[in-house]
Amino acid sequence: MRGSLTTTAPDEGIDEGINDEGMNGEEMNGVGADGAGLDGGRVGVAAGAPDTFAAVAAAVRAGLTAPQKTLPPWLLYDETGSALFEEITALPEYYLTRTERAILASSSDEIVSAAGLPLEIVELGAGSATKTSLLLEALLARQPTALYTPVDVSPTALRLAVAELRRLRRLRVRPILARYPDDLVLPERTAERRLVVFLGSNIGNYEPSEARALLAGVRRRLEPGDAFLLGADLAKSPRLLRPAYDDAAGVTARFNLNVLVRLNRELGAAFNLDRFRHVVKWNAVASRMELYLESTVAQTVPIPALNTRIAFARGERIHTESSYKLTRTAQRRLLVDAGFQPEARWYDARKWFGLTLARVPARRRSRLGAS
Ligand code: AVI
Repeated sequence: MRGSLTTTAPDEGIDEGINDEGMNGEEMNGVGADGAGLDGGRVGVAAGAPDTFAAVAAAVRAGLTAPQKTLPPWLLYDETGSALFEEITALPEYYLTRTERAILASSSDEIVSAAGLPLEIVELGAGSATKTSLLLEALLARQPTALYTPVDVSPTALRLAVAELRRLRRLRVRPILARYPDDLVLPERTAERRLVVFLGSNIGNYEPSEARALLAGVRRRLEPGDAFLLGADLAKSPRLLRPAYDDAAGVTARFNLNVLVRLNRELGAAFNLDRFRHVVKWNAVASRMELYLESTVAQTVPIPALNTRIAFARGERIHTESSYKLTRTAQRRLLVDAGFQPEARWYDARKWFGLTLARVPARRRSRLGAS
């Protein structure tokens, strides 16, 4: 989620090459504040744009006037929200990031080999690419040079990724600012095979129908023989899940409440943060953690930019995020439904988190075409 729907304030763009000399930086592009400007046009793709006022206004109006009040999860990721999410990933209770990193630390060589060399890597929702650097190091141990295409809707995230990878001198980095998969046009490939990676259990923040559509969109952009690596949290006891989304230090609570700060800033709303509290719920039927903001009093909140006032009953909740926890079978089904063939999986020792490598199968010849 962090990558796919992250939004940042428009900023100066990615204008920094990775290295001045050597491989790294050759394909570096600059991405303008609106996501459209490219440095000399060297890299031909940049389609995404930060969330516009109109998009935020429309989403908030629709969500807060629905019978079950909701706000779309992408609203959580403004600059502050993204920074708070980084803090979450280091919390003792939030096992996801460190577990996935441990799997990558022990299995990256196997993963890139299984994907099939030579390889180039495209990452959706790359964020700062800290975990992916493990895959890239493994790849560079097996081939002399490599191309990495981080795709993110956040220029800040892409800049962090570029900085993180500066030390890998035989790596070319070609960041793409885009909303994926909708706006994603992949440039010409440079290796025989592409491996698209989607890590961090970001898939879990999509509703099942959205997740299927997203994976099918990725699949359509790939060729037979290409590979896809999905990192996803696995279904487990709510005793383990609940603290991960309601940590003792209150970082997740601040992350969740920050969406109201954003609405105050961007829509002139008058949410009083002392009158809402962070609530998490395990929904066993849907197999998902749910995050809410609960109104602790009966109140009416003006939102001037929408020319409206939203009434809350005491105890009424806004649903702000879901985090699906799929079983291994459900993860497999998701990939198969999108047209991938799962081939291999890697887990941590406790089987809390899984990385699944899936392949785009060879095209079946039509009966007419077959000779
Ligand atoms: C980004 N995503 C995978 C996180 C998750 O675990 O669902 C978002 C998050 N929300 C609260 N804590 C973490």
